[in-house]
Amino acid sequence: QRNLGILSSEEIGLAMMLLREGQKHLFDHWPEPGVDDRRKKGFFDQVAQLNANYPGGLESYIQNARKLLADSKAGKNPYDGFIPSVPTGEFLTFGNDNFMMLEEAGVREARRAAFVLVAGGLGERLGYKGIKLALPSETTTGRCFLQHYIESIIALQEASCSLVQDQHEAEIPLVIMTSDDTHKSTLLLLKSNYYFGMKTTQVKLIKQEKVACLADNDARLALDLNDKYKIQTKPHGHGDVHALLYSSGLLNLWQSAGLKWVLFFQDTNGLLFKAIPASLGVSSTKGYHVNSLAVPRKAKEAMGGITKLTYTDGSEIVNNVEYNQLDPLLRATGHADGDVNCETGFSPFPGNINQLILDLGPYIKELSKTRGAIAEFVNPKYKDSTKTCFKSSTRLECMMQDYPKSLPPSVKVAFTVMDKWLAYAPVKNNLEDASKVPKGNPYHSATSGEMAIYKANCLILRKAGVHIADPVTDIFNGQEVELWPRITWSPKWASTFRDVKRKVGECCSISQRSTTVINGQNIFLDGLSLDGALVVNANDQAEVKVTGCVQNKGWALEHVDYKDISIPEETRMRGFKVCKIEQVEINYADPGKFCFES
Ligand code: UGB
Repeated sequence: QRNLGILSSEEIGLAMMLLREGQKHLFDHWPEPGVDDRRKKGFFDQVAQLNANYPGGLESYIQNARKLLADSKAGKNPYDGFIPSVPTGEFLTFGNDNFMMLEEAGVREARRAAFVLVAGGLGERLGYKGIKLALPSETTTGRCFLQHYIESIIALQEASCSLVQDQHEAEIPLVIMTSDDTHKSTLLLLKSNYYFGMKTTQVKLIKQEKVACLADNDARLALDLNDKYKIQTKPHGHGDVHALLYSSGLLNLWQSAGLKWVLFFQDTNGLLFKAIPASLGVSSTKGYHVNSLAVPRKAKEAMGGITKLTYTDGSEIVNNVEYNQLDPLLRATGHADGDVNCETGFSPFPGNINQLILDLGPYIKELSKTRGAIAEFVNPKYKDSTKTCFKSSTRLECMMQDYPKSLPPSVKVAFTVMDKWLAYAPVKNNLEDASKVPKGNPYHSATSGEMAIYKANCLILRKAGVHIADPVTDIFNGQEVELWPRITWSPKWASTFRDVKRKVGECCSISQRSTTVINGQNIFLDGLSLDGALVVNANDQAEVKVTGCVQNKGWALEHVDYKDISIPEETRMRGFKVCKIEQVEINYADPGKFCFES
């Protein structure tokens, strides 16, 4: 009471709310009025910010926390009363007629889509000191994840407009959710690369804020150990993206501009855009309001499983169940072996890759009820089995894929499963953890993420009729991987399988030790036999046919020692570097029709 004299009426309101919510300890140490007044003001600035950033304010946060902490202490399973079963969904086969039809439908819709990239995570498991978006997705061209994503969106935009013969250029919006850990570096990466060719007005950054930490089971807020006028904060999780999109007003703007789809994706999946057109095609042809992309999942693999959950009252939802909860849930509901592979060699529950496609209309309708608040969870590390004290403060967290949890049954929630080689190869694990992954399970490392891009490009070209040599196996950073020819193409070369088929002709072959860099829109491979390295650069107005026999010493992958700190971290983390020994490089900077015959 004595201290309130220095406060504004809003601050007094916040103070009273904190006292009502059992937070008296925050003020216990406050000295007489006149002492530390500025720091007291600073405390209320932070409280006001924490209050504004949470749907329902800090009061709701504390109340939600108290309830979730009580459930956690009581050992209550969040899935109590739910029976899990394998849901039905769309299973696509790359390259067949249905796949190509869906890709075309997806490209048609792309000009009515907005993309949302969640990139606020620090990547603690990866242990990389920079932002993950700046990492090369592959080192043959050095194209970083953000460049790859942006160029893929621009390519889709152009393909979509040309397919529907839309005269006025659509501009697909890209929103990037950052956090204090990633915001400045993301902006710098964009600015120093001229937004990788995207209009600056197309890209919006929205920053997620951290939430207050909780010191005990009564949800008393934790004070910073070094500053008694500051509340400790930690990240709230990628689920924040929904509340931020809602409060940004962007959703209504998009709807007024005639957009229909919102596509969410993660920071380090170099394959994702190979799967986007067909999965957007599934959403549009089936009229799905929520479509999660999934891949076959190995039992116990560190990715959530898409699960049908039937409640005791008969109601059903299809939602992701995180990998650490799927096994106990199955065991508790009559599956004595828990999360195990079935006869296919995979878990019957498709693996969630956190790529969601939402129909904008129902999404706005739902968010206007929830303001984007997503089901939360708490994961305190207790000191002992009495569960009375925490080892360190905890906080509420939320995940973007839990959006369907609150939806009414009228909303059509489904999923689309694609081959893993085509759709999913994230870079999440550091090399030590990756090298300990049980044989047969994916490494999800920088090494495997890059190898997966080469493999996917090779398999796509094979399907298009190119003779691609078999891979060899090699071991980098303790991980055994398949080493395919290093084939890369810029996203504008092909957005769909039909594009690839159109651009490769008869009798092309590429040997295992080869490298190909295709950098241009209208480059056609026809009767090409490659054994070495070939780089083709062409501007958009040049039409180039590449044919004949190209043979040279090529580009080799040289092993590097991950402990050698004279080598850049981006190289060490994958265990190899590209040594450019000899290549044929052809450049077409002028418009026209050209034929390169070796
Ligand atoms: N992210 C944020 O933007 N903000 C945050 O506060 C946290 C993360 P992780 P996670 O695909 O294999 C997810 O850490 O959460 C961004 C699914 O939950 O890489 O452990 C971050 O920048 C899981 O079901 O993944 O696991 C990154 O882009 C499974 O599908 C993204 O959120 C798993 O991904 C994911 O963050 C997977």
